[in-house]
This record gives sequence, structure tokens and C-alpha cells, in this order.
Amino acid sequence: MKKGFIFDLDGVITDTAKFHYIAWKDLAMDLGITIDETFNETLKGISRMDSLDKILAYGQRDDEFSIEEKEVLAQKKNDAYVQLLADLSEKDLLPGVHDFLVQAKAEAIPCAIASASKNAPMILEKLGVLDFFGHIVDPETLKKGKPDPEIFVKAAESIHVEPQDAIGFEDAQAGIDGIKAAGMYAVGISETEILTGSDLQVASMTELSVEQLITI
Ligand code: G16
Ligand code: MG
Repeated sequence: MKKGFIFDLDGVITDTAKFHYIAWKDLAMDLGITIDETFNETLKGISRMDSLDKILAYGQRDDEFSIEEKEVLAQKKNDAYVQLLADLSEKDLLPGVHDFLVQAKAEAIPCAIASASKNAPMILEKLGVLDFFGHIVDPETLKKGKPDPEIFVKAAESIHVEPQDAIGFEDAQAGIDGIKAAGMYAVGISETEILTGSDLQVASMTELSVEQLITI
């Protein structure tokens, strides 16, 4: 029997990758670096500063900026990103998510968020689903990002569920690797990518039933 659910945000609950992409692409362009959608795939699930480092390395400008200058660049990207989220609402939930959260609540299964995004609380509020989550792990408290299991272990602790009794939901390979390293059951959600090591993969949450999953 499974007793708790742990969700990634971007790519599982909503698709904010397209907004991250616009904001990073504009910032990169200001720095004379051109990124495309294929490169953007490598930024999914990666923290803000690690994403900036990857972009600077890609443009061979990684040795040119001090930590303070990089903080300014990361802040500039985030300001643009947050502006792009202004109209985010319930209509931006990915298919099947709302129904799944309602089912989990009906079965009294606690839910937590394990996202690298510092904007997660604001995004969940705009999506109208904040109240479904018992806890949102603060990424500032982490020593290591995904694929390290730390964020998933913390999420399980926060809802008082043992890792082996938890199910993690992820759209990125680094996330699936983190869930498995934490000793949890991993559900991969992607229609385009094969998520290696996931215990179950679906194209969208519409294919999932809480009643069936908790008996695993
Ligand atoms: C998300 C995105 C990443 C982003 C990260 C940090 O991760 O996939 O592209 O860089 O959050 O976001 P922020 O700049 O808002 O703190 P996840 O873990 O929800 O897939
Ligand atoms: Mg994700």
C-alpha cells in the first residue's frame, strides 16, 4: 500500500518550461548567446543558477562573470519569467492533474511538492491547487539538486511517509533518478521521452487512478 504522493512541478503539474525558455533565451541573447529548444531540454529540473552556468558555458563565457554579476543576471531572468506568469490560472494545469488531486484528497493520501523552483508556492496558488499540498520543499534548504535524492527524501519526511511507501511523479530523467535513489516508486510522465528506470510511464496524468496506484 502506498501512503503518500510527491510531485515535481514543471512538466507534471503545469508546463512552465515554455516561459523559462522565453526568459532564458532573451537573457542569453543580451549576452550574445543563442539557445534553442533542444538546449532548453537540458535546463529542465535544473536550478536557476545551474541553468545560468550551463548557458554561460554553452556560450563559452563561463569565466567572465563574478558571483555578484551572475546573481544580477539570474534576478533579471526571474523578473522576466515572473512577468510571463502573470496570466497563469487553473486552465494551465496539465490534463488530469486536478482530478488526480481530488481523488488523492478523497483517499486521504498526503501530497508534497519536490520542485527546484523557488517560485513554486506562487505558481501553485495561481493554479488554484496550493491547498492540496501538505508541504512544498524549499529548494534553498537543499545541499544538492536532482538527481540527488535529497529533495524527495525531505518531501516524504514532510508528509510523514516512509520512502518505500511513497510514489514520486516526474517528467525529467534527473527527477526519476532522484526518486529511485530515494527508494520510492517512480511514475514518469512524458509522451516524447523514454524515462529510464521509471516503474511506470504514462503520457499524461489522465491515465492514472489513485485507487489503483495506492494498491501497488
Ligand atoms: C523547475 C524548472 C527549471 C528551473 C527550476 C528553477 O524545476 O524545470 O527549468 O530552472 O525549476 O526554477 P526557478 O527559477 O523558478 O527557481 P522542476 O523541479 O519544478 O521541474
Ligand atoms: Mg519537471
